[in-house]
Amino acid sequence: MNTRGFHIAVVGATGAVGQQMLRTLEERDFPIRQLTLLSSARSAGKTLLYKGEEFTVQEAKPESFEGVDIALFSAGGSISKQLAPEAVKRGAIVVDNTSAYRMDEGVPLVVPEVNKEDLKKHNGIIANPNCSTIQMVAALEPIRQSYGLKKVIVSTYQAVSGAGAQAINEMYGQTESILEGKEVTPEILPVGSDKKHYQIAFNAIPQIDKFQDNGFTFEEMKMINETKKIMHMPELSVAATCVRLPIETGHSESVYFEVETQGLSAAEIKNKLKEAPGIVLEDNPDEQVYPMPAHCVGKKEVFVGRVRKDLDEDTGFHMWVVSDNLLKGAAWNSVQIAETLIEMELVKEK
Ligand code: NAP
Ligand code: 3JM
Repeated sequence: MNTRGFHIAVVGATGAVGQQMLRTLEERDFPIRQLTLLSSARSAGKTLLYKGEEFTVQEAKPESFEGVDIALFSAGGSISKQLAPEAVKRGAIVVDNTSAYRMDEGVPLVVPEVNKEDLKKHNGIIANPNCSTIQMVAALEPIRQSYGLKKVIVSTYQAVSGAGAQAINEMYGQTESILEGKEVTPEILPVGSDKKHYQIAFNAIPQIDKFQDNGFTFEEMKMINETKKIMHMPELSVAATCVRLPIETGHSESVYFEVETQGLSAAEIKNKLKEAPGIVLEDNPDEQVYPMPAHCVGKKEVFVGRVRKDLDEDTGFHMWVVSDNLLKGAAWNSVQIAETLIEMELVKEK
């Protein structure tokens, strides 16, 4: 540990996102003076490695945040509701990975490539958007900046790691059972707390999070509402269909969008994506080059391919957007927010 730098707390450190958070902090050589790892009572006492050093996980309590500069939360919405205000009360800046505060006024919802200026307006809590929203807005923003944006229709192909460590285990367990010809008893997916559970192995489940009264799921509503907030475009027309697939990591999205500008070619859209921060264009049909989840695991960028102009609508285009949901979709975007806070001098060492 350094003698200078920040006191960082990771809430949910033992989880699928928390583990990636630790790896990302390590890889970025984040300036850390003190590291506090928090979980529920279940994992308290476990040790986790950071830069080869062992850290003991503690049960998250209000007092855990004394002296903390930045708290990275990924332990579920109810924990954030309970403990984020306690962290802020003690002088920490919270970067929250849950949906608890995303749509609250006064809480910036940030993808640094898109709206880092919003960080200036924070009141202690900064929200990290939903994984599916992050990769989509990162790809749409360079197009919006040059050509405007009118409409977005997205269908997602989401990995099980987005539903946590237990969902990953459920997918592998079911796969093994089915290959051995045994019965499976789904318990977690699509949503642990919902009435019914369905097999994820060798399946596609068109439900992520719970259904709302309007027929959309909460995941779909997150994509719709968060996109409008991040882009400062309440008038943008957005629709989403979110589907879970038996892929461990890497969310894919088929995105149809309409721009304001008439007469554009797919090449012009691709040129904007090529120059955009955090985006890698992988688009060469002649050589069968396009992004896939198996190729994006462990990478921080958002990969875009299959860019093509709609055959009927002059302002309409299609693209395929893939990213590691635990990195740009969660841990990396959060650490990037923390790095941006330092760069913009919005956080100081205590
Ligand atoms: P996970 O693998 O199930 O991990 C959950 C983590 O939360 C574990 O570290 C767990 O600790 C901890 N936890 C559970 N109950 C707690 C409590 N009462 N007090 C303190 N810690 C508690 O889930 P995950 O996939 O890492 O996701 C965690 C959360 O991050 C999600 O619920 C979601 O809100 C958010 N998330 C956001 C995105 C995004 O798109 N930005 C993506 C995925 C997840 P134990 O080891 O003690 O159980
Ligand atoms: C991704 O238990 C919970 O509250 C977590 C539900 C959840 C969320 C969420 O709503 O915070 C699971 C997976 C997310 C998310 O990023 O929106």
